[in-house]
Amino acid sequence: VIEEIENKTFEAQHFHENGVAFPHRILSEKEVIHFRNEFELMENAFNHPIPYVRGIHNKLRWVYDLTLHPKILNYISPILGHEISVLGVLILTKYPQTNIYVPWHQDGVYSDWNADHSLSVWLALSDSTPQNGCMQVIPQTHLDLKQEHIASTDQNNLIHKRSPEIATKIDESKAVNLELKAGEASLHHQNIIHGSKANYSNTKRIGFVIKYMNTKHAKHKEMIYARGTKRYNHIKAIERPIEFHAKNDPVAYKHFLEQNIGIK
Ligand SMILES: O=C(O)CCC(=O)C(=O)O
Repeated sequence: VIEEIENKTFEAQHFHENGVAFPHRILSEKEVIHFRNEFELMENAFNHPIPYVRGIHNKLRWVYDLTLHPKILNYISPILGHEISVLGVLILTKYPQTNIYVPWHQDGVYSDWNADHSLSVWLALSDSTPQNGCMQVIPQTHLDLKQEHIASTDQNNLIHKRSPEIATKIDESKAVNLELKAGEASLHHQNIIHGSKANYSNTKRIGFVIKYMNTKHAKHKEMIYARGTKRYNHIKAIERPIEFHAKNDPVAYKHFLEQNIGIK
């Protein structure tokens, strides 16, 4: 037990110094198949690529459940503490032979720059490699604070066609590829400079990205209380969504998804 605690403290220190930690095994092979199958049911429903999916942690039971995976919570609690909430999930998929990429940016541009109390978990539902556009980070840049961002003008931007990108040129010689096997995860600090290249391979890259924060610092309207006892009257607890039972019926499932979630 002491060795385990020491390892966790070491990992937390490593994260604070570098702004990134990886790889960490989260899902078994069986779980990867289960969650990939859930995503494939969504793809089947739309019958076209769904590279950017958001607004799903409060609508889809499998997504809600995955955010509460004990292995993820055990991995992040030495860093965030024992009061943990889920703010949101994105599923970012790069289809084979496409030139969709993510420009260099810091997630802090969307929220509170000085926050050391939130982080993202990037969980691979497929192998994620330099060839299929794995995430890249510039280690330790979370310590440099805010970079100037401009609105991207590139249609091939995976996040949004005008999503923020860093205004100056990034020295890519310092970039590290966050290569992951399916079922492994990386953690990144919200102020670290990161992005990813296009997928010129023949394999699909699927990233399930969860944003967590320490509940005590939350300023949100609603969230999933994942761990701990702290509760706020003004923050609505997101409850476990009801299972949608007609997922194998693409027409019904598409209708449900269009009514409930954000797809690009
Ligand atoms: O999936 C990617 O390639 C980039 C993800 C990203 O920007 C993020 O998780 O903040």
